Amino acid sequence: MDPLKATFAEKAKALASEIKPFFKEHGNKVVGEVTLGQLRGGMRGVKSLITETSELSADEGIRFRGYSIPELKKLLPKADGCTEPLPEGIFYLMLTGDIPTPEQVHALSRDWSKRSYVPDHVLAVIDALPVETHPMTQYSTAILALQTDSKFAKAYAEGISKYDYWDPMYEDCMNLIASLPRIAAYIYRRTFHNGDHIAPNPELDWAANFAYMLGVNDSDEFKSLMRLYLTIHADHEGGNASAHSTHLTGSTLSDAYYSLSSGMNALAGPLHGLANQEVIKWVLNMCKECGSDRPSKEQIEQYARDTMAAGRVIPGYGHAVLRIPDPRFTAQYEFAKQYFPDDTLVNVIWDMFDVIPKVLQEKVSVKSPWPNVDAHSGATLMHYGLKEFNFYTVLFGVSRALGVLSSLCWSRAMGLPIERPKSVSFKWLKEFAAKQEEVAG
Ligand code: HAX
Repeated sequence: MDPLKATFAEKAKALASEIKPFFKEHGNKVVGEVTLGQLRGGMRGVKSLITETSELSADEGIRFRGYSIPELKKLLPKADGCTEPLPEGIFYLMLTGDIPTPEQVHALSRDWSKRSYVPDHVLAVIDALPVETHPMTQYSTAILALQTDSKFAKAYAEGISKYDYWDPMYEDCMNLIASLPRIAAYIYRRTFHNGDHIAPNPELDWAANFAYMLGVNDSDEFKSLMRLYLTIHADHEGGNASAHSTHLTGSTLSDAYYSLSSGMNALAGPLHGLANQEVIKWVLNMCKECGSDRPSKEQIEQYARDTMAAGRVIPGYGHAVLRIPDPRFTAQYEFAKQYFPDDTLVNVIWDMFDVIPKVLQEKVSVKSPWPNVDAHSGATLMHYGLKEFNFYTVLFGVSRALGVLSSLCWSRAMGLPIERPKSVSFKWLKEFAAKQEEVAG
């Protein structure tokens, strides 16, 4: 067994042995109450999932196994000469809870490189779609097409014991993660570069190889950006729509391919991952309307107001949980400040940060007026020549796979059951509310 799998197996076994007796003893303890508002609001804030990989605090942002992004930028291993962490490191951390050594990260890079083969039929399925198909549709379809390789589905069909589910699930997750950069780059090149594909370079790390296969910029700086990008988008605890969809589908014992494809379909919504393409669309439309590639702050403010008045959201702003500027926004801001502080588009993004929160705060119901991860990513990618913004959510999806698939390994290791919340009708709610009022007098 490879050392990472052995480490995971050991930790998973220890937790699995604790979990049943724990719930036997404490299963009836009450965690919290649910208000009618939370029920309508998509279970907002209701503690109802178990996720090991990361935890989100409204006032502090994401922590991966307890570590903040600035801490991880210091602690996780880096490629030679690069200031940004390798995404292999965050995967290792999420899967095991341990900060990996450079050797452990290097071994994972090699392992993923070996597992990265994409069967011809998957490429043929992508090619069968009209070239104008949205890249996220192509991506989700390709992941599903790869399901033919599922070791979990095969093992289940052969009668595997539930105590061993984690093993083929681990294999599927590793194989799937390994193949995603090739699939995503294939989609990018077919859609935007006439199918002029670039073969993988097995000597490169996961993110650098992805950057290389995209073929838009061969600088070390772009590789650094991809390492940062693929690290910070990896996870946002279990309740966000892509993580939750992946988990929900996996809870039926659908394999990793079905589950990730589900998660990616949720990520493709404009209130979630698609917001990264919407931000750039919004900014470019604003520039066009203002007749300038650097609109004034007054013009930005007016454009934001017009957007709100038209009953639309300002993409890249607001969050269901966070109540501060997203630390993932800040990490990208710092990268841009270091490498290209004079980039015009990036400066528009920074000017937006100065005026949009004020506009949003005028609407009382807005709970967070601050930029989220998607506010910055497009402008950073544009700087390096990755201008086709319809592709941006696929990049997010490659990264998000690290978090949701390490969580899926944990879900199977913990033996979590099929998810099944209770739904009620509006009639039930009205009767419930009336009864409560009666009791209250
Ligand atoms: N622009 C305009 N209105 C906004 C807004 C924004 N950026 N953010 C919130 N609002 C509005 C909501 O639409 C809602 O309006 P109503 O009262 O009229 O229904 C009100 O403010 C309250 O919303 P909320 O409770 O503050 O926010 P939610 O938890 O309901 O929604 C969203 C969180 C992220 C979906 C929301 O802020 C939004 O639509 N933002 C723009 C889209 C976006 O950037 N999404 C990406 C989020 C991060 C992410 O998942 N990345 O993948």
